[in-house]
Amino acid sequence: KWGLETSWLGHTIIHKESGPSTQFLIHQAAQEGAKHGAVAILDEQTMGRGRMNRQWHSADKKGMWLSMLLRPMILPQQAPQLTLLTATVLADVLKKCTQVEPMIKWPNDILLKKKKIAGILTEMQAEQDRIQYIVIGVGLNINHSNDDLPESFTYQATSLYHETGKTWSTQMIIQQFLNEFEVSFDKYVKDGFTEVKQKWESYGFKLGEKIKITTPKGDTEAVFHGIAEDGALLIINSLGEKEKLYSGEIQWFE
Ligand code: BT5
Repeated sequence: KWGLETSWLGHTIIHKESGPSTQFLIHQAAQEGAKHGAVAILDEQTMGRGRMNRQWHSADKKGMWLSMLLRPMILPQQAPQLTLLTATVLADVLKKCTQVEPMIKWPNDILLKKKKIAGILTEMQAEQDRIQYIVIGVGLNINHSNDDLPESFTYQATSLYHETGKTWSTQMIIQQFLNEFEVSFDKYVKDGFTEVKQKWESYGFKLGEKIKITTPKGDTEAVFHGIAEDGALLIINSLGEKEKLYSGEIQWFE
């Protein structure tokens, strides 16, 4: 049905019309022993979520709402690299299939014309220094009209339909995404993060520019220098020193 050309990703696909969240489905499958590469897809999520228990608007059948189970041989501190890898794969697929010009806002948002079209949620189960499994969730707004997307978000949302004036097949995008993801993931495992980092930076929103970063410790202003080898955000702070940040939100100046 999904037309995959993969060898391990999507060997098991849990697909339902409606359910709380694909993250939940994959966590459950993982705990029941599901293998590396299991995928959950919901046409509609009643409890879609973002980072830090934020809501993800997905109670409609107009988007791609999916999660992947990975059991990678990497260290827990490398997990952020997978979020960045996922973002580059999605940006590539959008560019190739729909001719839009995506940008990636660190760490996990895809933007079209400064509006959010997709978000990525990476969750890890680890014991000491060993990853048990990782769940990567991807939400992409596809056939939403403007009225379908609330204005109450932190910044404006958009969809493929809104940007291109066309409706798109969710199944086609899922197929392309999973095919591409497997290739890129295998390459990352074999060759490391350097190429992912370069690709990411080619899509990097506000790279080289002044940004404001909101962290649990407070707000700082800095220049967005790039991505570090471990996937951290590299900034140049107000003292002119390079600094790495592992979490936080980027704000920008017009
Ligand atoms: C994210 O969180 O952007 C991660 C979103 C991951 C969603 C996928 S869908 C499949 C899988 N199953 C799930 O339950 N989740 C994953 P974060 O960076 O915390 O951004 C959340 C914020 O984005 C919200 O607080 C809103 O401001 C905004 N937002 C919510 N829904 C949106 C939407 N559909 N489009 C654009 N922005 C949205």
